[in-house]
Amino acid sequence: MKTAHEPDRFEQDGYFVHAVPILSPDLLTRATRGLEDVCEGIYGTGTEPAERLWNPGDDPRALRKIEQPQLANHALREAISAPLLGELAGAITGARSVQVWWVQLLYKPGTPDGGATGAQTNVGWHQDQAYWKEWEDGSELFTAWLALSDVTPEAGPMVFVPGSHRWGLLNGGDFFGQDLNAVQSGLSIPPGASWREVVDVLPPGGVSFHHRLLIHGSRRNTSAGPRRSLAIHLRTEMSRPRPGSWVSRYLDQPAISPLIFQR
Ligand SMILES: O=C(O)CCC(=O)C(=O)O
Repeated sequence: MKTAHEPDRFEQDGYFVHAVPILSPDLLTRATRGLEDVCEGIYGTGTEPAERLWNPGDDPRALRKIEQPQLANHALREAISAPLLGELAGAITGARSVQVWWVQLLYKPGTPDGGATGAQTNVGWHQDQAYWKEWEDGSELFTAWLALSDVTPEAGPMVFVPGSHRWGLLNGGDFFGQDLNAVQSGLSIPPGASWREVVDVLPPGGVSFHHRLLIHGSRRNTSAGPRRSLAIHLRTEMSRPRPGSWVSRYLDQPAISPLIFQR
């Protein structure tokens, strides 16, 4: 599974796609159900997620974004602790240790009419680093994006701009921007940089990793079924939260922020 080229590819492209399930079929089934339960407000652990930007009764066609869903569900805790997730994260970064520091549930409902109607569920072009000011400068942070449904080209997969992690932190990114062309036009892309898009197609249980400075976004889900995913934000030993920052809140809770790799 691991090849000597993984660290090079992550460093060169700013992302790495592992289009093979990293969860057993049983855990995949339980985690998928767990994600649906959390969306519906069913909390097996008896604890609520940290924040919900969608609640049962809200527009069923809207993007569901729920922060720290593993607080609420045992199978999601197991999924973010999957040994293969840690092995891959360690291999692509060469880190001594990797810890989960935050998780976002991202659910794009399907559009059985092929997307003719429905709310906009695009994720505008952005770099994660722009939202991570709570960490000391230079902190080594990255994201594992775990698919819990078949993320086909029609399902609104993430789209990466290869090499853009070397363009520095740009102004103009906007996670919630719905018009991707407008967001792209507003980005302070360096002169001469070439814009190319790669679609992050994944099977259920597949995972991709992206650099904190990689430009990425996604378009709407025009498939019939939902696009289910967990964005698992990771840190290596080369990272430090700013004193008093909210990101420290769960770091000493192994079930919520597991240490998934150590050499
Ligand atoms: O799920 C998406 O389409 C976007 C996710 C994202 O921005 C991230 O994982 O950093």
